Amino acid sequence: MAIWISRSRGIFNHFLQRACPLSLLRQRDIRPFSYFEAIKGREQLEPHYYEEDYHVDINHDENQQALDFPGGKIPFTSQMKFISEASGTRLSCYRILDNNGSPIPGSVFEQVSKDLAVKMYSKMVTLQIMDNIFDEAKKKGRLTFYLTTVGEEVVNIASAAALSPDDIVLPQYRESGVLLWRGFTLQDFTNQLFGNKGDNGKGRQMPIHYGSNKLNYFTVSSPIATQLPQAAGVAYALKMDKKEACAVTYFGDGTTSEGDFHGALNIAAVLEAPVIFLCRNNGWAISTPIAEQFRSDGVAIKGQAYGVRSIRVDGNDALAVYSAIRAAREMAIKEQRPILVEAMAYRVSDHASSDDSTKYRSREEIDYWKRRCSVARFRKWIHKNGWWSDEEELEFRGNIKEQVLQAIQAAEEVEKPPLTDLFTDVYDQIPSNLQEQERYIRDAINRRPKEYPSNIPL
Ligand SMILES: Cc1ncc(C[n+]2csc(CCOP(=O)(O)OP(=O)(O)O)c2C)c(N)n1
Ligand SMILES: [Mg+2]
Repeated sequence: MAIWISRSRGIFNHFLQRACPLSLLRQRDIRPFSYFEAIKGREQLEPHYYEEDYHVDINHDENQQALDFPGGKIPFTSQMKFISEASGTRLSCYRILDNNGSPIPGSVFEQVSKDLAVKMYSKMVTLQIMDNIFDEAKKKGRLTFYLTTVGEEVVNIASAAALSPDDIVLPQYRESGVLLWRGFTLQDFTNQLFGNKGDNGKGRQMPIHYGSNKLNYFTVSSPIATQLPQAAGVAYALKMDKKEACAVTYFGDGTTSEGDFHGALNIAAVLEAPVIFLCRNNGWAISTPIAEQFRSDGVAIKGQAYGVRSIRVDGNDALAVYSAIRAAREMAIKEQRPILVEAMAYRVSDHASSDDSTKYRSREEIDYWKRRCSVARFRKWIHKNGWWSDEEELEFRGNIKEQVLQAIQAAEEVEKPPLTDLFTDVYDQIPSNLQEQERYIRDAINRRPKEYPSNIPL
């Protein structure tokens, strides 16, 4: 963060000198007050003081009267019109595959080869099986916590497939499929869930807080939205290093209520940082529905207010997600700009293993979306192409199930990281307060050795 702040300061100084509107004010004469006055001849006020399209083309303004303000000319109008709080129609959703897995005639999308399609589908199925078995392991008390991606498998896998391994991912927590796509093995996932010695985080995080330096995947962080300004910073670093890569950050609809979302979009736009903001709009933030989260037409439209190009995509359509992210990546890197993508994909699962969503939404609503399983839609498409058969499906599912069960068994047998690891890796020299805490915990263990888990080496 310190690096980010010092870099940001440098950038702002650069802007002050080169492009900031305030510096323009310094360079030119400040206009007399009358310059800011509206043109005369105010017409009778209309009953509606807002309009949906409030933009006026200065070139067509007969009087050529405009407010020559830092940042560009603004046309005057004698109409008192407020910007409407909503446009007449809702922002449409980019879609390629219909519910039967057939491409909609005339649709524009990236071609996906047989190999890629089969790989995408097999990762979606692997994700489903992982989620199913790990969730069950939690219910049986073998894990302390778990969180599934049910309903959002397609957003996970299709977006990951559209990226390059050099792109840096800053996830929320419902994106384990992105890590799976990048090569995190079933054993890697299981080691993290069991917090054993094989876990990259040395057992110091809650289950599902995966991370991998090697795979350019930042570690999941519990406080939501922190990944968004960090992604803007990462993207700016990529820009300064002239890398052919972008940052990609995932987040939910609920996370857009955090200030960090707004700050991140704004700074990324101003710095022209190559970052894809991928919002999974799944309709819920734990028990809060989107109607109680925002009054805007979702998330994508917010991009324009910050000067960020944006699109809404059917998150249950693998081809649409893949195509949109491919295009977003290309624009982010070639044009050096942030892109906001809102993928609509209902959260079919409970929020996490600690949640029972039937307490706040109807069983009918959940079943409605279960029937629209996005993985099944993609399967229909690859079936129609003759790229995947029922026999392959059966065999593949059986194999993966076996591998996940084996990974769990192996992870349970690996010992836990030693107690000392609790205090390392943050500071070069362990500070005195942490040394004191270590003495305190060791003293407590000496006094009550039986209450300390026997599988954690001292
Ligand atoms: C700063 C912060 N506030 C609150 C929470 C508690 N919390 C955890 S997940 C969550 C809901 C997030 O919803 P959304 O962003 O839509 O993601 P989804 O779970 O739907 O994928 C909340 C409020 C938190 N982890 N961090
Ligand atoms: Mg949500």
